Amino acid sequence: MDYFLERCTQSVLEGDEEQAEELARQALELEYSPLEVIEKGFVRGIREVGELWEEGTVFLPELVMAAEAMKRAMAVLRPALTNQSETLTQGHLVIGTIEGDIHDIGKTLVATMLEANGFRVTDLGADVPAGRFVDEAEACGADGIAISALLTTTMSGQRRVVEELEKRALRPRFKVLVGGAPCSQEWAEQIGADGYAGDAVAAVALARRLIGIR
Ligand code: B12
Repeated sequence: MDYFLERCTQSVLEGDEEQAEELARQALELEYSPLEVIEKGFVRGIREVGELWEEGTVFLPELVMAAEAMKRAMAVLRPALTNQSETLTQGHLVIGTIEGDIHDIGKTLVATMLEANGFRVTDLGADVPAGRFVDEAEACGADGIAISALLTTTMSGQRRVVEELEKRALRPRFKVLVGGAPCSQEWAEQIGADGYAGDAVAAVALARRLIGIR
């Protein structure tokens, strides 16, 4: 494992915001691929903290500090990802994390990668009620709705978005993409969504397949 990427992982594990931000800056100076640094460096850290938390080795304050460090690094790396943006728009997606759920790191990464690959993205943030996804998609004339859920207790909200679309007879007009740790392709099929992707790169491929113009 690359020592520099290892230090990125470590900065998140230690919840060291300043170090994470500094390493993100250095990564750009050293001309690392921003996506590689995110996925193989910082994201690895946040996943490891999650595992330690599950084991009971770390506690909620450490989890929060790790998430803050991750976000500081992302703030530096995000513009570098979106700079790679293509000029022709591939389509328009409304994205958000479902109601009751405040996890927004993965959702924001997906939004950034979509933008970097030529999609227009309206990011509604986290804790978004099902009806609002549909209201906003209609209002901005989007092609699809991308819904993130990180909790087994909130993933049912993704189903409510599909139901809301059906209620308003809008189902075929907007494609529905779902993702987040507890989701799967089977879950997507079960709730009548159009597709599932397990990471930000796969999310771009899925969006291309469902609504991309090229
Ligand atoms: C960081 C974190 C937090 C941070 C969130 C900070 C933030 N602003 O996001 C804080 C500390 C605040 C937090 C709080 C809580 N958390 Co938390 N958290 C995590 C942790 C460790 C990492 C999540 C993360 O950011 N991963 C990194 C990103 C990059 O990955 P990702 O989110 O999976 O996203 C990728 C893919 O899933 C996919 N994707 C994501 N969204 C979408 C959407 C679409 C459309 C597509 C196509 C793809 C896609 O692409 C992304 C990029 O590659 C996870 C553990 C884990 N393994 O997921 C637990 C975890 C999700 N949390 C958990 C829990 C229980 C909680 C709390 C309830 C704890 C508590 N007792 O208060 C609260 C919930 C508060 C709430 N109401 O939402 C549990 C959920 C268990 C469950 N079965 O539901 C987990 C799994 C930890 C665990 N193993 O127990 N948490």
